[in-house]
Amino acid sequence: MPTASTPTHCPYCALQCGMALSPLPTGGVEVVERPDFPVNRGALCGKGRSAPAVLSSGVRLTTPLVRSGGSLVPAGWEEALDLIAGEFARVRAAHGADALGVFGGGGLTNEKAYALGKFARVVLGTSQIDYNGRFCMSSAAAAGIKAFGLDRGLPFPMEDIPRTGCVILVGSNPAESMPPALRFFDELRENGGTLIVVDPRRTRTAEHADLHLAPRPGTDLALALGLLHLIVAEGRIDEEYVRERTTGWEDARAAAMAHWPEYVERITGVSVPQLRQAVRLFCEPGAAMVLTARGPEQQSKGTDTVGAWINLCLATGRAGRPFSGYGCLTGQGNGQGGREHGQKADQLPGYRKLDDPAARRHVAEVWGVDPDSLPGPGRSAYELLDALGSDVRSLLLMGSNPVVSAPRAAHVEERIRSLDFLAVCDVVLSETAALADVVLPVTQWAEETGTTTSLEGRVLLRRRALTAPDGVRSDLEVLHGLAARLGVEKGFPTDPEEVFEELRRASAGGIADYSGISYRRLAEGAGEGVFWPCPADPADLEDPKAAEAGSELTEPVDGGAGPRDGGAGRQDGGAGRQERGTPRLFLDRFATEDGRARFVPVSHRPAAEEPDEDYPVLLTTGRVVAQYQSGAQTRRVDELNAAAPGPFVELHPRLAARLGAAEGDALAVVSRRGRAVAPARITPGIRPDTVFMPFHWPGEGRANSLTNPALDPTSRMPEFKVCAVRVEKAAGTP
Ligand SMILES: Nc1nc2c(c(=O)[nH]1)N[C@H]1C(S)=C(S)[C@@H](COP(=O)(O)OP(=O)(O)OC[C@H]3O[C@@H](n4cnc5c(=O)[nH]c(N)nc54)[C@H](O)[C@@H]3O)O[C@H]1N2
Ligand SMILES: Nc1nc2c(c(=O)[nH]1)N[C@H]1C(S)=C(S)[C@@H](COP(=O)(O)OP(=O)(O)OC[C@H]3O[C@@H](n4cnc5c(=O)[nH]c(N)nc54)[C@H](O)[C@@H]3O)O[C@H]1N2
Ligand code: SF4
Ligand SMILES: [Mo]
Repeated sequence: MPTASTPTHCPYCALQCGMALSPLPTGGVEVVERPDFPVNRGALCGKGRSAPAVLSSGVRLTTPLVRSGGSLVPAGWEEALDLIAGEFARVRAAHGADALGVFGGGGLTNEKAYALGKFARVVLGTSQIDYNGRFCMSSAAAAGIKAFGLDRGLPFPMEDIPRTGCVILVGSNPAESMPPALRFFDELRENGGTLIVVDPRRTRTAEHADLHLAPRPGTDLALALGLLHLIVAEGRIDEEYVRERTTGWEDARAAAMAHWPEYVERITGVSVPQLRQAVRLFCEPGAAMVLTARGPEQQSKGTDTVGAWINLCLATGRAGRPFSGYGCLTGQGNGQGGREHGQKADQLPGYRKLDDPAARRHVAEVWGVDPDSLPGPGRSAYELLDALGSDVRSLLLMGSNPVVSAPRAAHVEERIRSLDFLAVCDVVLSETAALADVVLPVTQWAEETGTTTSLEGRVLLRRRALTAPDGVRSDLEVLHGLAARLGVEKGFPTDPEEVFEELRRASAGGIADYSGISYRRLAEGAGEGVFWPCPADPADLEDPKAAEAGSELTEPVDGGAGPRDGGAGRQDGGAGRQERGTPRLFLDRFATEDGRARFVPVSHRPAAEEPDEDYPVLLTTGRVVAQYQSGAQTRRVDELNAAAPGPFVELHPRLAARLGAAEGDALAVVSRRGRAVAPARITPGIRPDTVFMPFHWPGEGRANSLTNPALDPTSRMPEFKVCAVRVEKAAGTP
């Protein structure tokens, strides 16, 4: 193992902060700053700084567990793998391949996500695979594909943010979710630009804004339409841009004109003068951006909502121009790459579509199988979880903890319990792993090498810096072992670089083309990474020696091969393969067939569940800085628990007074799905009609006991961000 410090990236969020891991004399590693990585320049949040603690914690899994007499008991690897393969074979024989399900995660490296998708289609032959990214950025992805023909969270690097004029940050709270990224917004303002934050709560991010709009949860679509209405009425449309670079304006315009400012004020609670001020700031001459995150996206109309914000950019000529555009701040460590390489229900590697015959032929050839043997598209994440125990009898889960993180979690938990068989690969015994029949302890992050793709579309290399505990294997080894037992001896290598070489070929010519990226290239310089698309010279890929050669990470990179225009709207390229791939998209053309961006005509519609007499308050959910997602990892770290010990219900003093509740009093929050109890946290920063709960905890305070699984018709995203609840004082203290 390395004796010097190893440059790598954080295991948690999509910012993928650069850091280095330095060996400790006592064993293990400590995190040291790496100021040379341009995105975070050394800055880290507490989760990143404390990440090694999870790997050495006492609750780390180090042996397979098998259910016996109702409890999980230690077992050997051969026994555990035999058991899983045997159960999968039995269920398949009895009920067909689609009775087998696979659930993945956006935290898995590109190599793991790719291998998992291939495993489902080639080894199990099932269509029933999806992943937690469906709960994350799927609405923004769907809207981006509609409008631009391509979904890469940010079509520009974060470093462009301080160089634009105005940013509207919609339902994004980087102060909690990506603290080192706040600097880009502060620099924007230092440079004379303005920041508008749209959030029902006055978050710590909103404190940094020039203007804070606090709409009612679930009304962002109306808000964006109202702003577009004013932009038209005030004659601020960029007519030439609309003519030259877009299609569909007339219909989108007509839809927006039906949303009068006064009508929008009634729906959203944002006053007409505030709407006008936002338009004035956004329409200052020069560049501007709209960035969305989970606030507007995790709604049953998330796709239309993001579409409406994109329309705003297009109408004002703010997309595909320098320092302008729409972007989605993706969430998980590999949230971007995890959605490109085939763990999504309808997808093949390279962001190809499973129902596209040409895509099937290409990928089947790389996989050495008959295209007709590949199953078709399967169910989305919530629909898959909802089908457990009925259509889907047996599940392999890798990289998610749905008992805590899925909507209507009590129901999902009940579905999971009703499975014939559940196998979970994890680092710790998550709440979902605790329900499994077999748990496999796997390596993670610093214990293995692999690539991730950050929210900027920047492909990065994480390097092994630690020896994994005895008894632990990698997810790739698990898939290799299961494939062999199910009769597929080849095609599931355990070396991540070998998997990446195959991923390159499978992605070649696709939208997310990684074929010009290699481990060697990623290890160059300060490891700034390479932005996709990055097509290779076809000769490069056909040379079997080049493909098979394991790289020494210290070796210099091979010379730049000529580019091939993948037609994916690249623009930074042109002459010669770019050293960093394609940092900026769409400057010449969008990735649609005609190169034009498409307006979408959208209209306001209410949330799936509006407040009524029985459930008069709106619930929204989200994050706090010291915990990550379902908390499976961060709830094991003392310093993070000290900072964020448990769930809470954030509410306005007026609502608290009506309930007769004081700070810290136990509050019961009740929805049509269930009940959760947590202490009151009273703040004037939240709308009086809304309560907020973080979703990081299981048990009594589980926010997802309450949330509504109503799905967006296009993206199949659940409505995590708005449902109707009743709030009452609960007996005792939680
Ligand atoms: N500390 C921490 N950081 C994380 C994560 C974590 O779990 N913990 N997870 C990572 C992942 S996977 C993700 S997806 C990102 C998410 O990052 P964010 O999207 O920034 O996080 P959230 O807290 O889910 O939601 C952002 C804001 O949306 C607001 N909001 C709620 N309802 C609405 C609404 O109807 N409209 C609008 N406009 N806003 C609304 C909330 O008040 C919240 O402040 O964070 C990543 N980073
Ligand atoms: N109410 C509400 N619910 C939400 C959200 C919300 O805003 N509100 N946000 C949603 C969003 S955006 C997301 S992304 C989801 C996330 O929610 P989850 O999908 O539950 O995400 P994690 O908690 O990160 O779970 C990852 C699991 O994989 C394990 N793990 C980590 N690395 C590896 C690895 O390399 N291999 C394997 N096999 N396991 C690994 C971890 O220990 C952990 O148990 O939650 C969603 N749920
Ligand atoms: S902001 Fe995200 S990537 Fe950076 S240290 Fe924190 S969790 Fe890790
Ligand atoms: Mo996410």
